[in-house]
Amino acid sequence: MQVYSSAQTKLRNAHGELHGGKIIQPLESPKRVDMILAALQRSGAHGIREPRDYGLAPVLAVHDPQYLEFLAHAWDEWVQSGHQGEPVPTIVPGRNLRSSKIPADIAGKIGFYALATETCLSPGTYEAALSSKDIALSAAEYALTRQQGAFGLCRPPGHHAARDQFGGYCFFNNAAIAAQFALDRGIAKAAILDIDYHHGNGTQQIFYERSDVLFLSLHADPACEFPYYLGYADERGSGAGAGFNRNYPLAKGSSSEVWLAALEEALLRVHSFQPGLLIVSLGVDTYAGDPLGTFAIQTAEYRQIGKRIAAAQLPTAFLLEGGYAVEEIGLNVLGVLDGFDSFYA
Ligand code: SP5
Ligand code: ZN
Repeated sequence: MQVYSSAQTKLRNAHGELHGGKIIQPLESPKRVDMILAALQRSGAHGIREPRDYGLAPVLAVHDPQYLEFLAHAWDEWVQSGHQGEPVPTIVPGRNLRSSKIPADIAGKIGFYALATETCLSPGTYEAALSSKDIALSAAEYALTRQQGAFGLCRPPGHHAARDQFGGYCFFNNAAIAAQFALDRGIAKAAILDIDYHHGNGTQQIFYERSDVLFLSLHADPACEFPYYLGYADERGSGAGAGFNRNYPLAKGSSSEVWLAALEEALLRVHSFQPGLLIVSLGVDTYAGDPLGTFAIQTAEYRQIGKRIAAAQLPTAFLLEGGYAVEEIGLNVLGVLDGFDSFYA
C-alpha cells in the first residue's frame, strides 16, 4: 500500500522521558522511524512518498488556537526564560486548582497544556508534529481518493493529544485531524479504530459528543495502565454522540485470542456504521516484547490483524501511534500492511 514518511519527523528528538522515577532516553525515539523504513525497504512491497503540506487549517479544525500557539513557541519561551534542561510539567491545574486562568509564565503554561508529565518539550518537536499531521492527512487523502489502503508513518504519535493538551508522547492528534479533514472533504461519517496498547483518550475527547465520528478503542484496562483516567467501558459518548464511542478495556497480559475477539466486536460496529473512511490508530505496543505493553501478540500475528481489518472493505488509513520494541517494530508494522494487502491480492 502507499506509505507516507518524512525525515522531518525525526526533529522530535528529546533527551529525556520521565519513566519509573528516572529520566531515561525516550522510548518514543527517531529510531522507530528508521527501523520501520528499513523493514519497508527490505520488503519492497510498499511505495514510500513524502507528504504534502496541508498548512494549519486542518489542525485548527480540531485543536484550540491558543494551544497551537503555545506549542509553536514553547521551546523558545522556555529558553528565553533562562532554563537549560527540557521542560516537564511541574504543576497542573488539577482538581483543587483553577483551570480558567492561563498563566503568563512558560512553566505555568506547560502545566496548563499538559495532560501527562512523562513527555518533555524539545527543540524541533513542533516541526516534527507538523510533519506528522501532514503524513496523516496525506494518507487519509490517498485512501479517500483512491478508495484503498495507505499507511502514515506518523511521529510523534497523536492519540493521547486532546483538543488543548499534549502528553503520552503526543502533540497533535493526527487521527482526529485526518478524520475531520475527510469530513470537511465531503464524506458523511468516519470511523477511528484505535488498536494501540493504550486508550486513545485524546481522540475520544475530541469526538465524544459527535455522531459523525465513531471511535472504538481496544486497550489495556485504564484501572491498571496509562492513561488511567479515561478508557472505561461505560464511556459511550454523550449528547448527539451517545452510542458513538466504544471502549474495549482488556486485562493486563491479555492473550491474542482475547484481543482478536475484541477486534471482531469492534469491526462489527464499524461495519454497521458504514463510514466513508476508516482510520486505524496503529500502535504495535500490543506486541509481546514491548517494553510498555503486557499483551501477548506475536510478530507473525500482525498479518492476520491487517487482513481482518481489510475485510471491512473500506478505504483505510493506518496511522502510526505507539510501539517501542524497536528491533521488532518494523516487522510488526509490515505484518499489518502485508496482511491488509493480502486480502485484496
Ligand atoms: C502513543 C503511546 O503509546 N503513548 C504511551 C505513553 C505512555 N507513557 C507512560 C508510560 C508509563 C509507564 N510506566 C513506567 C513504570 C516503570 N516501571
Ligand atoms: Zn501506546
